[in-house]
This record gives sequence, structure tokens and C-alpha cells, in this order.
Amino acid sequence: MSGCLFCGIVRGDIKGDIVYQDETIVAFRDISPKAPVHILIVPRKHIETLADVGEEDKGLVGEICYVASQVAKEQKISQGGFRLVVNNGTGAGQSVYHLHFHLLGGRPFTWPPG
Ligand code: DGP
Repeated sequence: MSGCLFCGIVRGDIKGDIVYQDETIVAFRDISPKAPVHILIVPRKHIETLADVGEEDKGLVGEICYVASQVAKEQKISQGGFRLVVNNGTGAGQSVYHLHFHLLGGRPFTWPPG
């Protein structure tokens, strides 16, 4: 989608520190990391929010979760504990309207989140 930051990274028009990609998913480092490892996992398909995921995207969301677990192992944050977060909508802090999963690790996390 033109004008979408993450579509630009997915297409390669905007530079991203990509750690994983396949035909449907791209994972790249967050520009403003909130943990020693902070990676954004996004579908190549432009979907604005998790709430916009359609029935046809159910498999895609499962793939993203699988990729997250694999990337967590590659980044060596799996054993120490990691967090996979989706901010859905402005009330939850979403600032980029292209669905993305935050993969965070490398430090302890508290609960509940802020
Ligand atoms: P959220 O607030 O949940 O919508 O998360 C958006 C994230 O995107 C936020 O953690 C910062 C990150 N971000 C914003 N602009 C860029 C960028 O140009 N490149 C990268 N790699 N990350 C970005």
C-alpha cells in the first residue's frame, strides 16, 4: 500500500535491518528497541490491525507465530523467555497501521504490561 511505512520496508524501498523473510512474512529490527532484542514480524500483505484479520488470513497469523518462535531461537532469547505483543488500535499504543507482532527478549519482563 503506498504511503505505508512497513509496506515500504517489505518492498525494500525503505531500509530495514531484516533478520528473516519468506514469501509471506518479513521480520526486521525495531528502530526504537524496548529490549535487547526487539524485532517486528509483519505480513507482506497490508492488513491495518489485528482486528482487520479476515478468515482468509488465519493461516498467515499462525505462520507469524511460528516464525516468531523460530526467530526467538535464532536470536537466543527463547530459553530466557520472550514476549510476542500486538498493539491493536490507538488505545493500545499502535502507531503504525500495518499489522506487526513485536518479538521482545533479552531482559526480564513484568506483568501486567503498562
Ligand atoms: P506500534 O506502536 O505497536 O505500532 O509499533 C510500531 C513500532 O515501529 C515502534 O516500536 C517503532 C517502530 N518503527 C517506527 N518507525 C520505524 C522505522 O522506520 N523502521 C523500523 N525498523 N521500525 C520503526
